[in-house]
Amino acid sequence: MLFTSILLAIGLAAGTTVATSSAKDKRTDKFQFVGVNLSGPELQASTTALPGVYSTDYTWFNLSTIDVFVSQRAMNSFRINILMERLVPGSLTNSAMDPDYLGNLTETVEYITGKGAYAIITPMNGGRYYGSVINSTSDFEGFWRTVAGVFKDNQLVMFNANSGYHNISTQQVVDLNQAAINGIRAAGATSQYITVEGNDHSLAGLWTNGTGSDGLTNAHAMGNLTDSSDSLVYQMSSYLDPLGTGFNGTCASTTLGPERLANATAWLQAHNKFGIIGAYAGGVSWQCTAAVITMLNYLAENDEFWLGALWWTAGPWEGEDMFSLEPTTGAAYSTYAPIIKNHD
Ligand SMILES: *[C@@H]1O[C@H](CO)[C@@H](O)[C@H](O)[C@H]1NC(C)=O
Ligand SMILES: *[C@@H]1O[C@H](CO)[C@@H](O)[C@H](O)[C@H]1NC(C)=O
Ligand SMILES: *[C@@H]1O[C@H](CO)[C@@H](O)[C@H](O)[C@H]1NC(C)=O
Ligand SMILES: *[C@@H]1O[C@H](CO)[C@@H](O)[C@H](O)[C@H]1NC(C)=O
Ligand SMILES: *[C@@H]1O[C@H](CO)[C@@H](O)[C@H](O)[C@H]1NC(C)=O
Ligand SMILES: *[C@@H]1O[C@H](CO)[C@@H](O)[C@H](O)[C@H]1NC(C)=O
Ligand SMILES: *[C@@H]1O[C@H](CO)[C@@H](O)[C@H](O)[C@H]1NC(C)=O
Ligand SMILES: *[C@@H]1O[C@H](CO)[C@@H](O)[C@H](O)[C@H]1NC(C)=O
Ligand SMILES: CC(=O)N[C@H]1CO[C@H](CO)[C@@H](O)[C@@H]1O
Repeated sequence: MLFTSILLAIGLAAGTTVATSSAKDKRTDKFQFVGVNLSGPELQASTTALPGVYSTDYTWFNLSTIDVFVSQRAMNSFRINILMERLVPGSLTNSAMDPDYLGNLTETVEYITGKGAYAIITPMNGGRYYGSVINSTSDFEGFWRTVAGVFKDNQLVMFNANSGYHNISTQQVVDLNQAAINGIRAAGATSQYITVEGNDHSLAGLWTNGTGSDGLTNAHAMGNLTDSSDSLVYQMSSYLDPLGTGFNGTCASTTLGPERLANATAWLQAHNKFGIIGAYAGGVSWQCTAAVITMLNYLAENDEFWLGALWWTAGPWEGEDMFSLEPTTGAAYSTYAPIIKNHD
């Protein structure tokens, strides 16, 4: 019941919430972000070289599904997964963006924000560009200055510096995130939220004890990021399968969510930070349904630290995915869309 009332409140509030200058000023007694991860523009056949071919390797969205999520499912946040090489080809410092990819991104962003919802622009690059770890923070800062410049006047855009950092030094993750923050703010995008992810795919369950190639945990290194606009949100993921990696549709227990999130919650509290679960999912079964509800309730109970949660995943090519929330044929749609909207 707790989560029911929170989500209903969010549903009513969607469209009226506008980012202001400080995350700390924006706290309310309810989730600020309820949404879903949209997949398609970041997809890549393993056999094709980047950037890949539109409609063969990757696709854009059926924008009508945004209406379904916003109007029927009380969602107000959409994570748009992209690839940096497709938006800014050739070189990170190339200021000439690909017009078609940018056109589709802009159309999607404007559609979402036109509904009063947040559009979270998320390069799924794992700190890499054409497969190599980005070793120039100034080039990465340049990438973000270019991209954020396009969206700097849209208050409902959020920038996710990068998603999926793994097998990299945690200090490098920190440095890249800081460069992104600096580039975004330098572009004049000073009032939007920026989300930052940690190493180890930003898994909440590994926040305090996972280690990068330099032996540093996210908990040790990620707290020193600075933002002149004071609007940072730490984006983490939390899948409910036994290994917590999102590759398995089973849930070992119904209480995994709170167990895996406890240390990250304590870290947010100790460091005066805000978090968002940028990806969570469970398979279609009674155990997983209970586990998802238990985790959402836990997040809601800790909403002074956790600002919201985004389901993984939906998108036109995700119909076969066991977690797909794509209306209305996705494997998880009929089970989880009502829970996310309103569970009793
Ligand atoms: C787009 O999504 C809407 C809403 O779910 C659906 O009615 C429509 O059939 C979809 N269109 C295509 C081309 O898949
Ligand atoms: C989206 O990309 C496709 C393929 O590159 C292109 O034909 C189309 O014009 C783009 N759409 C927009 C709105 O830019
Ligand atoms: C930095 O990355 C580029 C592109 O991957 C590579 O060509 C270059 O050798 C790297 N430089 C260093 C110092 O690692
Ligand atoms: C990445 O790191 C994980 C955990 O440390 C390890 O199991 C895996 O083999 C590594 N993958 C690659 C491609 O190095
Ligand atoms: C982190 O803690 C979890 C839960 O105690 C454990 O399953 C996992 O193996 C630990 N990971 C590391 C790298 O210590
Ligand atoms: C900040 O950086 C210092 C020095 O590297 C480190 O010891 C400390 O753990 C960091 N704090 C946080 C919260 O990340
Ligand atoms: C998922 O995990 C369960 C329990 O560990 C295991 O029995 C099953 O084989 C796994 N399924 C897949 C697809 O990995
Ligand atoms: C939480 O932190 C404690 C103390 O560092 C550690 O023993 C435990 O394994 C951690 N649990 C998880 C799930 O990371
Ligand atoms: C945290 C995260 O990246 N979650 C998922 C969002 O959607 C993409 C595309 O399906 C997945 O690859 C991510 O794991």
